[in-house]
Amino acid sequence: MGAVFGKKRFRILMLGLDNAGKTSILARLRLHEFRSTVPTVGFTVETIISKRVQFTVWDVGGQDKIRPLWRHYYTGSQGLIFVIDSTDHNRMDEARHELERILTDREMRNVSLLVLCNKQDASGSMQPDEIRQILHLDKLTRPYTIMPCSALNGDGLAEGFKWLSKHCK
Ligand SMILES: Nc1nc2c(ncn2[C@@H]2O[C@H](COP(=O)(O)OP(=O)(O)OP(=O)(O)O)[C@@H](O)[C@H]2O)c(=O)[nH]1
Ligand SMILES: [Mg+2]
Repeated sequence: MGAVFGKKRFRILMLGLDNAGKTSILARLRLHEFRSTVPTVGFTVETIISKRVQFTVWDVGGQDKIRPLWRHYYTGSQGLIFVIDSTDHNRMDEARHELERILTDREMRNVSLLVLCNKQDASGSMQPDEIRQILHLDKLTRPYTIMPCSALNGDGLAEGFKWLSKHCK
């Protein structure tokens, strides 16, 4: 989409397993504080405005029963944020499985990928390098990056969106 009031606009889809912290990340970006959340049933949409870019972010609930709904949000997405709960060692394979399923869909074939390793504030959180390997990111041919972040203290989020603003189509 073209420039409106000098800003580029991007439609971003934010997915990840339930409890990863998607809604918390959006609350942190919008309100500049950490808010308690409830599991998202369905979706929420938030507009995040930075200096030059306006992001419309679709945050879709990640509970396994509603994951089949994700694909209904693919069309028109210009970037994918896949959020990982870095403390959730037991579900990394499940996260890879879900990510692979998204990335192989035709509608998502060319979409740039930002993987956010959330909850880095928590003790025992896994590091991005380790998560990169488990998710098999090195085999991807599309633009992607993986970054540490925390919705609790806000670390890493601005960097993540800055990357997206440069790599969304
Ligand atoms: N310590 C810590 N806790 C977090 C962080 N981000 C989210 N949480 C907590 O993780 C839980 C889940 O957060 P949500 O933002 O609701 O997760 P979600 O990905 O939106 O989950 P669904 O809507 O079910 O898909 C909540 O208890 C949050 O307070 C973080 O960066 N650090
Ligand atoms: Mg949510």
